[in-house]
Amino acid sequence: MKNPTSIGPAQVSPIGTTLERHLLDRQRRMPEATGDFTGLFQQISLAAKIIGSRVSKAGLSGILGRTGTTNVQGEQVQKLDDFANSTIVSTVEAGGHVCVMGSEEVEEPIQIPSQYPQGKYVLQFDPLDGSGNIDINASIGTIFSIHRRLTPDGEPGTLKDLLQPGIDIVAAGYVVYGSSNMLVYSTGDQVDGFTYDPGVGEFFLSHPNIKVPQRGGIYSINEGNYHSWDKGIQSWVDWIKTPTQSKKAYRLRYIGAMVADLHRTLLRGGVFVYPPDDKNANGKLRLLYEASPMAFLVEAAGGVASDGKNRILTIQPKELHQRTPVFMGSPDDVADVLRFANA
Ligand code: AHM
Ligand code: MG
Repeated sequence: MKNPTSIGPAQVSPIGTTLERHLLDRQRRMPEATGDFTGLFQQISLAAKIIGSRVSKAGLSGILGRTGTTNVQGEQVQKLDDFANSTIVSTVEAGGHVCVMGSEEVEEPIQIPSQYPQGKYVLQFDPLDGSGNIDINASIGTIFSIHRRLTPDGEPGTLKDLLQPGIDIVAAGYVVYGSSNMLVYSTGDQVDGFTYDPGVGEFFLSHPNIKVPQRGGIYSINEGNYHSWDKGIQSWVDWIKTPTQSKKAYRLRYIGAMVADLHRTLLRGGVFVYPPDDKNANGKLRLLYEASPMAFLVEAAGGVASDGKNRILTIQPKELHQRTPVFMGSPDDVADVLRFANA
């Protein structure tokens, strides 16, 4: 019989690291962990697989974003963003790990039906971000964040549990449905990315410890809004796309789905901006469902996330669907845009 020590390092798995294994390893490093967090995360990952599968078939099954409520067979169909929302709610509510949820698609707090346990966590999500991209087969995503509950254990959660600042996030992540599907998450220490293998039906660790570069070469903003911005933002855009002796012109990339634009920003560096404009005094993006979770990930990857004045993570939300301006990405690039914005 072979000496087992001659086989090689035990920690090198021949199958790679699945998301489930990554979560279990994390749980074992925390002796006080109850498995609740891991359980909740497994439900989120299941929902992501179901949504991803439906997204990849959307054109075939007649559930594109803006179509009506009947498909070509005349059957009632849910729009993809409604489908994504109800998939997350029904997957998570029965698990017993959360006491209340908040969704960009739902006006009020989502209560957990009384037949299920009221858990110790709070889940907020944007079920299908960038849904304008569905009909043209471009990238879209799901964004989520998890807080601990503030109200007493065992009772239904309330608005108070949902209105928590980003600095108190326990974990946040996103799923991007693109040329491949990826789930990226952080518990605050580092950011790890997992790519979905549809043949196996699992997310595998593919991008461990993502770090946003100190400076990038890409700016990402809806430049069609140029004439409704403040002078400061206009001057920054004029400057960033003009080559000078000390810098090349930056390239513009704007997918129109925050998940996809920030995924690129995390991997390649640069800056993503959604500033206030004439129509939206506080920008367009929602603090709880989009800005806060993404700010948590960007900071955990070594980047900066500001509302123009302060860290997004320190904003105390006052209402569920509150909006905030967003300036996120590589530290040096965010510093540049803030210098112009605040001049
Ligand atoms: P949605 O959640 O309703 O899809 O809208 C949010 C999206 C973001 O993903 C994206 O960054 C932004 O809206 C694009 O807005 P605009 O079309 O104004 O540039
Ligand atoms: Mg959105």
